[in-house]
Amino acid sequence: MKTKILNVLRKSDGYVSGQALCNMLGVSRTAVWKVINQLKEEGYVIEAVQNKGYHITQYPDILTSSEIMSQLTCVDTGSTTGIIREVVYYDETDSTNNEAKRAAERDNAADGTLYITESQTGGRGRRGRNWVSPAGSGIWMSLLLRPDIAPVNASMLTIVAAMAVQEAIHTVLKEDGHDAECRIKWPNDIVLNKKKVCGILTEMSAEMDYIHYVVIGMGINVNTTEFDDSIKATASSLYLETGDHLKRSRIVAAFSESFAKYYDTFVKTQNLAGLKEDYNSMLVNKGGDVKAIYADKEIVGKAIGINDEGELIIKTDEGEKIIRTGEVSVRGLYGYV
Ligand code: BTX
Repeated sequence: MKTKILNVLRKSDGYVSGQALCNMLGVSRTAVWKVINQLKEEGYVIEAVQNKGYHITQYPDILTSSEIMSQLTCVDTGSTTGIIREVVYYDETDSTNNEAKRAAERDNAADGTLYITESQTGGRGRRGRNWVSPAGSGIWMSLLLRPDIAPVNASMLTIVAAMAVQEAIHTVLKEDGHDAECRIKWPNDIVLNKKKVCGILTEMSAEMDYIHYVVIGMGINVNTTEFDDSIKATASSLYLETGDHLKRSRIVAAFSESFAKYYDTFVKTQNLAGLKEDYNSMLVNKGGDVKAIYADKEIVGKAIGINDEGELIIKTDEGEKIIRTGEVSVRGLYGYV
């Protein structure tokens, strides 16, 4: 009921009367009043004017299920838009990827469930690296999917997620009047002014020919004000790059819509043929000089873009080389991008 009340108040221009809320939801005045008080306790500033009703004047920067889902629900039909069907929120957890995996295995949790937290005590990056995830500053979330695709194609979901995060950030920045352009650093870092503002970790449980579930974990630095010396040369936040404090839930809602759109295209062909043009237009070093660094060799050339499988094509003096994700890092010739 909280989500529904929030949804109606959020989407109305002016005041909504208590009676209208009671009628819409089929509940008593006291029930509505209780929810309004809960919302106030969560930080929503709600004006209550006699004979007019309720009106929200300020929204807190929180990531609760009702805050997110109320932005993704149609008032008239009650149906939700986007990939996220349900949100599970934690004040703190070790890692939302771990929460999603535990829920998938223990409770058979459903496709489209999003696990999100205010802070992670054991945030994970790729290949055992860590992900710094302090409270109040970022979006630490994991999307559980049960896609009907071949396991060998699942790694491309990371590319789909990168496109959706890039578009979501872009949409929210634009709504707030910023023309800062965030881009993708192949395969799936999101960068703003050449600094990493988001990383993605995709994990999967599968048999040879069947996927049990995929967990796409995303860490977005939104309002982080400082980074540790060890990462500050490459890491940044949307706040540090734009000077604007963005509401994190807006980015999550925009992500949900963008992901659904790109995912739809991807699952039809189970490759990136329909998305690569868009992806390549988001690529930070498209046409630029890059260096692919392996354990024992380096390949230097111009980044052309991805192919249908999401591999990076680099044009070198010896012709085109295909770079697969894995034990390789691709950087600009003189730094991270
Ligand atoms: P990655 O391996 O590309 O990046 C990890 C590296 O990035 C670290 O070794 C460090 O140098 C740097 N780093 C650490 N924290 C940050 C940060 N907050 N911002 C920028 N750079 C940083 C990327 O791995 C995958 C990250 C996924 C994080 C999400 S959060 C929700 C979900 N739960 C979870 O445990 N992981 C995912």
